[in-house]
This record gives sequence, structure tokens and C-alpha cells, in this order.
Amino acid sequence: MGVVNVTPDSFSDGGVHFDAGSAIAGARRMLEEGAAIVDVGGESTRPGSEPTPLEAELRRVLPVLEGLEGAPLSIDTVKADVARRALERGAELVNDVTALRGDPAMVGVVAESGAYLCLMHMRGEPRTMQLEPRYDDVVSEVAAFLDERLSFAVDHGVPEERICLDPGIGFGKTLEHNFELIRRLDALLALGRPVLVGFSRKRSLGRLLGDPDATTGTTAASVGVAVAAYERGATILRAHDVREHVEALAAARAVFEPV
Ligand code: HH2
Repeated sequence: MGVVNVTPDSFSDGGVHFDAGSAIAGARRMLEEGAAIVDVGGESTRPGSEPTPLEAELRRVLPVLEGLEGAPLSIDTVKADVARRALERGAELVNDVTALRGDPAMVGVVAESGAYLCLMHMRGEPRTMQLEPRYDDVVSEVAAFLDERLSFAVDHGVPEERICLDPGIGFGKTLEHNFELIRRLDALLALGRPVLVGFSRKRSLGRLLGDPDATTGTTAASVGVAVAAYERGATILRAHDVREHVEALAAARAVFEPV
């Protein structure tokens, strides 16, 4: 899954794809490089970020979706109105980082459209989520949360086979929590749905490599953790540097499945 943030302030690519033309070109390049789907977002969820008003988010993402008509697209939004307008323009997956807790209308929009859905774990909200996150056991707490959200979605009419689950790397978690979630990914796979991992460029990778003030991680570190997540059973890797991820994953895959 390639990432196109049509935002001025995303933590690693803020501003790069802020005008529709560069966002469209960036998405096309990612698809050529082997992305199976491109996740388009118009609101940053980086730690400390403030919410984006509806009109501004629509102004950012709609021209990009229109320019990419026919391409496999996901919409990264917490707003039902944005999701609905994106689905009308051909998006196939709703990536809601609140896991249907942010906007009460979201579950209905997804259920009625027949779209795919990604449910992600987040502790708190982006503005405050990195203020000393604590868990007794991060893996079982994230698994219990995702299990509950999966039941909620299914009870409200979203077919189970359309849903994938995501531990929410960096959303209310320390460096140790993030790596433990990948180490014990089997506990999330046990919920019976495909798992999406979005570790690309996240600050834990920069901190792991020795910079305590890092706000992003390198491409090489992102690829390393993506391969480790794949090896543990992740099926969707959300990544900014698509070519590097596709090449690394093709090589890793050849180890498991003879070419
Ligand atoms: N991470 C980000 C945004 N959306 N969605 C899912 N399902 N999983 C993730 O890990 C995830 C996500 C944050 O990364 P990015 O989009 O690069 O930055 P920003 O939120 O600052 O736009």
C-alpha cells in the first residue's frame, strides 16, 4: 500500500504531495512501482497534530481521487462525509484510524457501499497520544480492542471478509510497544483477518538508530521492519517508498514460496 498524504504537515512527506498534480503523479509512480493500492489522505495524524476541517480535507483529496479515476485507491480519513465522497469517486477501501469510533456515521457509509475497511488501534487521539503511553500487555490489549471493533463492524453490516486489522504503529505507543507488536504479530493474526502494518518512516525507527529526537525513520529501516512483519504474517505493508519495499518483499517472498 503506497502512501500519498495531500497535506502540508504529515510527519515524513508533508508538503511533497500537497498540490493535486504532484499527488496524482506520486500515486501513479507508486502503482507503476508495484503498489497494489494507494492510500490517499488529507489529514495528518502525526503526534501532536490538530484536526483538519471537513471542507479543507475535501478540497485536498477530491481532485486527487478524480485525477486517479480507475486506479486502486484507499481513503485515509476519520470523516464519514469524506469517505462517502471518496467511495463515490471509486475508492475501494476506507482506512479509518479511529476504527469507527470517530464519526458515528462511518460504519453505515462503509456497510452500504460494500467497501473494504481497515480497523486500526489507537490509544487516545493524535494531539495527545504520545504522552507516556502505558499498557499492562500491549499485544493482548491491542488484540482485544481489534476483536471488539471487528465485532462492532460486522454487527453493523460490514462483511467480515472485507475487513483488515492494524496494530497502529506509533499511535499511542513507545518504541518498545511498536516492536513488540510486530514480534508477536501472531496474536493479531489469531483474530482471523489479514493484518496491515504501517511502520514506514515512523519515528521509532529513527530513535532505534540512535537519535532520541528523531521525528522520522529512514527508508532502509522501514524496509527492514516491513520484511520482518511480512515474515511474521502481515499481508499489507503501508509504505512511502514503494519501489524499495516491493523489491525487498519480492526477495523475502522467494524464500518462502519458490519462484
Ligand atoms: N499511519 C499513518 C496514517 N494512517 N493508517 C493505517 N491503517 N496504519 C498506519 O500505521 C497509519 C495510517 C501515519 O503516517 P503518515 O500517513 O505517513 O503520516 P501523517 O498521519 O502525518 O499524514
